[in-house]
Amino acid sequence: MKVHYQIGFIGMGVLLALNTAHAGLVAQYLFNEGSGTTVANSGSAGSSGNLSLGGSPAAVFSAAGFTPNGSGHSMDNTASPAASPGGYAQTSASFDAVDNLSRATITGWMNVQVAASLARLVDRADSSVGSDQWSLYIDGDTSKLQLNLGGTSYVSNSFLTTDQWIFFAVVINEDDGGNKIKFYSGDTLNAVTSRGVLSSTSPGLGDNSKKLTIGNRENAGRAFDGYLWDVRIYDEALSSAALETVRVSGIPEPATLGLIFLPAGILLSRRRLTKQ
Ligand SMILES: [Ca+2]
Ligand SMILES: [Ca+2]
Repeated sequence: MKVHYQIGFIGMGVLLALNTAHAGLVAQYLFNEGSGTTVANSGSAGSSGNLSLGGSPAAVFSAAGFTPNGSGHSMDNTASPAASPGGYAQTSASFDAVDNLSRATITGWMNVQVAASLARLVDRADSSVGSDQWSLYIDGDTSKLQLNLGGTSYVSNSFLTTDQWIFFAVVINEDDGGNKIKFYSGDTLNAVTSRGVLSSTSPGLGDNSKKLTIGNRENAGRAFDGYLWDVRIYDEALSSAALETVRVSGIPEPATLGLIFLPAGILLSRRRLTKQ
């Protein structure tokens, strides 16, 4: 029994570490509803961050299982023509929970079907990104992402491919000297890796009056043609290690997950043993 309690304590430590990684999670969209048009926000901003699927042609929930880990649903915006008027998931009003952040992190999984310049992924902006507005979209070089903060562009290194689940992240940290904008990517098999570190004079995510829009912009003119899943916005600058934890939480269990959660795995094994 003594061994059982000690291993249980280690398991709780792992759970606490996971909770710490989620501090500052303002918005999170898993798209797991699977029917209807409401996408719940499981982040700290709560229902004010809920999204509605809409547009013409409208975004819908994917078929069951079309996600990086093979369970639940994703946002399916493939009916839309790339970077043209089409579908979106959008808040009903200005999403002020992410106003004025000098530190922020945007993460998500994308499965690009048609890569097109200016197709918007995560956005609080007009057609042209005005002062204090911001948008994350596919760059003119469609193997790259571009973060536009108030009209100034920051471009990642190449990493986009089509018809594959890719984990993407951009970290904004006004206080980090010459490293204020950092891009990362990974996929279901490969760990998070840097895709560019840029200096900037940006003040971060501005205070504006735009809705939060996933897979398009507020006026729906630049659709992302593909699938999106587990899109998150944090009000803090996540480390690459924390981003890797986010990536791992979205993939099937085998290899990597088994190693990282070894203590928890032992705990489960012990419990099974004691039940027999
Ligand atoms: Ca399409
Ligand atoms: Ca505002």
